[in-house]
Amino acid sequence: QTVTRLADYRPPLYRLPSVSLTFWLDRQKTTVEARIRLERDEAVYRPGESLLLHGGKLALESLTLEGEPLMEGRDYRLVPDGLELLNPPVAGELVSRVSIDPSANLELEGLYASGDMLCTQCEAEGFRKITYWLDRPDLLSVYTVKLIASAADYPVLLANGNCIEHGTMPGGQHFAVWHDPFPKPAYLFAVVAGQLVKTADRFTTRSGRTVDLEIWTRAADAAKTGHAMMSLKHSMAWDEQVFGLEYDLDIYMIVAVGDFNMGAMENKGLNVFNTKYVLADPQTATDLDYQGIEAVIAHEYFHNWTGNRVTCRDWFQLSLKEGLTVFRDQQFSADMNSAAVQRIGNVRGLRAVQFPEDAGPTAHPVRPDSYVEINNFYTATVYNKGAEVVRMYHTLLGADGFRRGMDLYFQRHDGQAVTCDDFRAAMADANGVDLSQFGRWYSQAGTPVVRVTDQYDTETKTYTLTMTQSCPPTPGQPVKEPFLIPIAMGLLSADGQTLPTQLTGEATAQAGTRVLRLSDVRQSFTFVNVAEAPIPSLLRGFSAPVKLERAWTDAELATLAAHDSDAFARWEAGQTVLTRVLLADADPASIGPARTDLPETVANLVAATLAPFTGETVGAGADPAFAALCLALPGEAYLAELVPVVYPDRLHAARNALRTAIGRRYADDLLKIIARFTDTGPFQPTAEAAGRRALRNTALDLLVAGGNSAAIALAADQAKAAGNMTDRLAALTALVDTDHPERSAILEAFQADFAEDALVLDKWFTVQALSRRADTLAQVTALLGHPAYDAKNPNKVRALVGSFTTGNRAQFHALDGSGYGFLADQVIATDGFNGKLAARLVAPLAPWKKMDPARQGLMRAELDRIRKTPGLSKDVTEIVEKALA
Ligand code: BAL
Ligand code: ZN
Repeated sequence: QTVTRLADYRPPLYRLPSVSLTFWLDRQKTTVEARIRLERDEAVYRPGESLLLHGGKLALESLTLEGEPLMEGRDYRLVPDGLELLNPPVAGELVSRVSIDPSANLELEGLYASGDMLCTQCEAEGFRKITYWLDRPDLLSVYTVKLIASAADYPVLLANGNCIEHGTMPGGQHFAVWHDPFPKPAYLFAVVAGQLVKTADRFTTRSGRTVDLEIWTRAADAAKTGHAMMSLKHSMAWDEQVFGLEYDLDIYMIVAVGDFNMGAMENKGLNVFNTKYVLADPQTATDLDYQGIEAVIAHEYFHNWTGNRVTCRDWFQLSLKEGLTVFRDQQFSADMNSAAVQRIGNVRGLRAVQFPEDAGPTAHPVRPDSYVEINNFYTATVYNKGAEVVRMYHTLLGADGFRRGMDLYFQRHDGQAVTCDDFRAAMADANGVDLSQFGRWYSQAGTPVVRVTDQYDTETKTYTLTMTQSCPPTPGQPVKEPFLIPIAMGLLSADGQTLPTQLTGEATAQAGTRVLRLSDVRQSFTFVNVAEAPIPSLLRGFSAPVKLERAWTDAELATLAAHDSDAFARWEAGQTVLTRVLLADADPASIGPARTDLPETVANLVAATLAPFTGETVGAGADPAFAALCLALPGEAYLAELVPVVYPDRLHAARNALRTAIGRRYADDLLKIIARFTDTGPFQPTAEAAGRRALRNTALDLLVAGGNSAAIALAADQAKAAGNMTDRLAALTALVDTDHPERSAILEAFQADFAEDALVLDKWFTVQALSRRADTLAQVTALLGHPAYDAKNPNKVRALVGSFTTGNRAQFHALDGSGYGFLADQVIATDGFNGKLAARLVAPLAPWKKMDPARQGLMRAELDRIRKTPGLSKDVTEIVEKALA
């Protein structure tokens, strides 16, 4: 396998300042002509070097330089990676003509067909499947694109930038010419052609320019674009207000596509989106879908500055744009909704996916230093840990300091392709601080562990926190240097009052949260004038992506959960209570029947969470969304991170038993909550209304888990007839775990009601894949043959196969190895046509070394079987080899 290394970076040998592309679009045979201006960079070029233009799966039809045909063998040669110009000129115009078959492109990278439309995906290296090109992010060019196609088949022709000409042609053809004035890397190139309709709106920027906003969909979907459009306008306004960033073209287009490898793509002026992140109405989309649309629309819009105007020098710097843009979309969502609820959701996601990745065989730094297939690095580490790294600048420098850093970053680098170090330098220089140690967050993999001990001296009224940090070894990195870790914290009295904090040497005390900077392996912080032995509240807001350990007493956790001024810390204290019980129950040393009682620590926590919602009126300040999060037990993936050897069935059983015990003991209160929060008016996709639905459906889930017959009957009714998809799906999710006599009929009716709606059918597949019933794998296997299932469609594969293997841990890890065999079969089949999708599917097999001995052997055997499959893609090969190393 060819390994690409960060240390080998060289700037491009040539500049390609402009290109004119002409597409004769056709489903089976599209012809692409590229007129490329070549200019050699003499500072980089070494005499005698050839020039490799990247290319893949292209049929070359002609090639000329300055109008002269080039001869194969003498002037160029075709190599596996593309086309090598053997005697490249100092400058000149190169014209190539190639043909491609979009209908055969099931990898969905480059130009491909989705339904009856044609569209592109070029990030990271898809442009080379459209034409020969120096396909690297640090090569910025101005593009002019002419699209020619059948007017009947492809009435809409879109590309980046502004449409400067369009018209009809003989033979039923028509054309459009698009020009993008902003130099861009090829990965931001996009073309779309098809029978599409637009929903149009406008946005006036703060400097008074009018921007046309267009969302393009199939005609049947046009009515479902309202939330996406509103989210786009909110994003545009927010980026102006918070970062002073204004949109730069006169038109912003979004196209919804049913076959898409990822969520969406930020192509300049022409975003291409998975339909999942555009289309919503109350009958077909859940609150989670509404929130996802708002976040992804914002994310892609924010890329226009953090990604497009300033892009990455090389793909190792991917987090420069992705970590920063995820941070920006998280801040936006926090401002649009409840900040605490958003933050908890982000941390839950990080712990469920990124922590395991950071502890497993594919662990890599936020800025990796080598790859075989760059698509394998669009990971939770690069995206979500990358966002945590950006958040730490914000925490260390404050909102104003962060803004100063962003301003300097754009001042220095607008129009450039730069590195994570350039971003860090802008943050440091704008604030006059040294952030050199902070660079380790980019270069070292693994989740640091911070262990805390403390001591209160009643004589001197001093309180000392001692912290030690360590980071476990990760592949290729046996030893780690200490990180700079911001620890946001405060102190509480035994009765939950906030205590002021004054470090030794400080003249006055501070109220509220303060940030300690842990930079050494071991460091102490001494507070003076502390009136009583305090309870430390540490890592407020999850101020760093670390595991923090301290031996809190049950009483301290109860106080923090009830009184901490920081909502995240309140939630975290409750989760610690729950986690302790679950880990003790799942401990392989504790043999015995599943618990039926409820420990008092958990009972107190649940009672305190429910109390504000069960009286005559809802308690002042009580937030149903927050309460729902407090009642959600820690996930099995996160629990697995906390034990040395994973027995997935034990974790699952412990979690189920606790759900059941809560559902039984608090049945009366939970039923009251259901009655209180039953929606009567029209559906509102607001954070408040979503919070009420979340709490109500959490109550329903716990009651059904507790076997409450009234709740099970209610779930059946709600699954049949709820007026919105949030409630309907929540009920169906609870019901599919049961042996309710109408279970099958309700599932069938649901499928029939939404037979024409691909996104709802995805939910229908998922809900069955997640069932706790023992026959789920058999059901999933049968569903592979359902007429609505399409193994070539990534959304369907993720909905059915991905949901089972990542979301149904107990059954995926069944001791007979059936889940592993099922996944290996699916990986091998999928890899035959879409290596990118297959490489993502295989991930649950990778952490086999963490499992109990019986499962280790079974998982390893399936990884071996995959590895030995002839013709395996480099995408899957890279993951499997790392897993087996
Ligand atoms: N750049 C790939 C899709 C996204 O992160 O926005
Ligand atoms: Zn992104």
